[in-house]
Amino acid sequence: MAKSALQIARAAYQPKLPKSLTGNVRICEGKATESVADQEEIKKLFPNTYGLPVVQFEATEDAADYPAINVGVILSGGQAPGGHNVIAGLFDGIKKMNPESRLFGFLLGPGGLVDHNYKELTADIIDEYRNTGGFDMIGSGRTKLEKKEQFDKGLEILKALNIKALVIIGGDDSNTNACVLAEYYKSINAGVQVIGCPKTIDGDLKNDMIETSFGFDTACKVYSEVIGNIQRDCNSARKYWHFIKLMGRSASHIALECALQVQPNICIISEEVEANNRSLDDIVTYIAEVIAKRAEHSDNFGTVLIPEGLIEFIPAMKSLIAELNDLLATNTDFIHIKKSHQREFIISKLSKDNAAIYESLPSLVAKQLTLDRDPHGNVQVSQIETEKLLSDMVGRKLAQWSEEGKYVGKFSALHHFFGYEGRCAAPSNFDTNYCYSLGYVAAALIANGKTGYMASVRNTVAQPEEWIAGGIPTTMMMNIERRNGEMKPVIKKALVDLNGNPFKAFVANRDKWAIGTEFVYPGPIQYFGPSEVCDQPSKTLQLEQGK
Ligand code: FBP
Repeated sequence: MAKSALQIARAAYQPKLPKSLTGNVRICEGKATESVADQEEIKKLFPNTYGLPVVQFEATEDAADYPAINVGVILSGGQAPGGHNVIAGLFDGIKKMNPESRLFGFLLGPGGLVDHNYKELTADIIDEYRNTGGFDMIGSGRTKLEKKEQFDKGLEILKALNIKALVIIGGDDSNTNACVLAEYYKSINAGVQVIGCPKTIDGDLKNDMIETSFGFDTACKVYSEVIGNIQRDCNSARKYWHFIKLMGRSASHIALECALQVQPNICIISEEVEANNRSLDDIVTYIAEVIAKRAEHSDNFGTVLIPEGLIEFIPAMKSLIAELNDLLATNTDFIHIKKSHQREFIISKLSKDNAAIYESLPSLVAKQLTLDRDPHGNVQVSQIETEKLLSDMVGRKLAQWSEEGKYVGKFSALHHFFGYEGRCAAPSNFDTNYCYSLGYVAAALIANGKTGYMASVRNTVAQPEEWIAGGIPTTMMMNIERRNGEMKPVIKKALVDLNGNPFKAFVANRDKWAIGTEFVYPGPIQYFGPSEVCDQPSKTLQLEQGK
């Protein structure tokens, strides 16, 4: 594989570990735990893995003997920077405990386990991918691992390869399923432990025990670099408004973190829109007002950050999308209707209120709302061009205000969507160290016989040496939620906390950033150089941890 100079230099980097993991390690067990809500129901569903203690690893003088073990690993869902380092940490961890241990990667996501598609990950393969972005070492996929038949099929290959522990690297849903799998294998005495690792650029897998999901730090730094460049460009030419949509399937953590890094003129936070019951017109009016105000000083330029999931947080749009989901699910022949008649068909079937909203949308966006659903029947928000929808509606409002003499200015909009650009970036120092540590922790949990746990590394705003390594019982993070019409035990998704420090810091500044031009240009991620340039964790993490 041809390599860039940076890749070559980066391959030689030795990730930092918490000091508790660098020598001999002992496990300390805390008290029994409870789930965050719905304790009785969750206890019933997870009789073997409920109530386990939080565990922490500490350094010890005493060396222990660990038997050799075969371990499997799966990457699940969307790519996130640092995944290869979780695998490298896991590999080094199990080899340190016993050099005869072996690691097998299941290919292209959880489907690899079910379809018996795997490869052994030997030292030469691991070395090729140390400190790199991407998930291409074994690939990823979105197959849901949730049915007994899949679990049984998976067990066949685990048994054939003598695999005694499986590490699933994924988001909230994949980790929920990992726990269901752990429970099932325990209940049938399969002799296979299951450990999860918190991954997602969206940053919505976090709680009191899991400070951040890996990949969020790097992805936000990549987007912030590019937004900063755009801001410098628009501050130079002074003629464009940039509407920038940022990934994040539902939560707005990425948009918020980028806003804290770049100080844009406008950033919409979906959770706030929902909490204040804002309509699409309210959002459009807010943006148009800022544009009109800036135009008074001839500042006909600026940036607007839009979270990818926004549309589903606008209460009226949510109701329209829900009705469209049902309508498309029951009218499976919709795709065969002549394209020119599809719009009319939809309008004729929708309820009066939703039909009115649908009719008011620009035709491109209305069409996007009826595109193919994901495997769960949900609209694929990353394909809806919310940035165009908003700029189009803002343009129309400004034209109207101009006619009424309320606005004098020039409005010219450009559109961007940043998501895929950041998901496979070379991990920042933070993610490089964090991911390697998570993998190492997974190995320590396995060596200590744990199952139904998520690897955890805390105190992450300190230097890596001071990080706290341990394991959190996955049932502790669960509650019961309605998913696709059914009540299910799931890890509670972390949306932006409107009472949290990151959001408060944004609110305290946003009016100033709207009218003034207070852009910050963060520049590219730096891997070598002064620590304050290379090692800063995300602003979200720093503010959440009171820094
Ligand atoms: P995960 O939750 O699996 O980490 O993926 C999140 C995400 O990156 C979202 O931000 C985005 O909406 C989605 O994946 C895009 O999915 P796909 O990769 O299937 O296009």
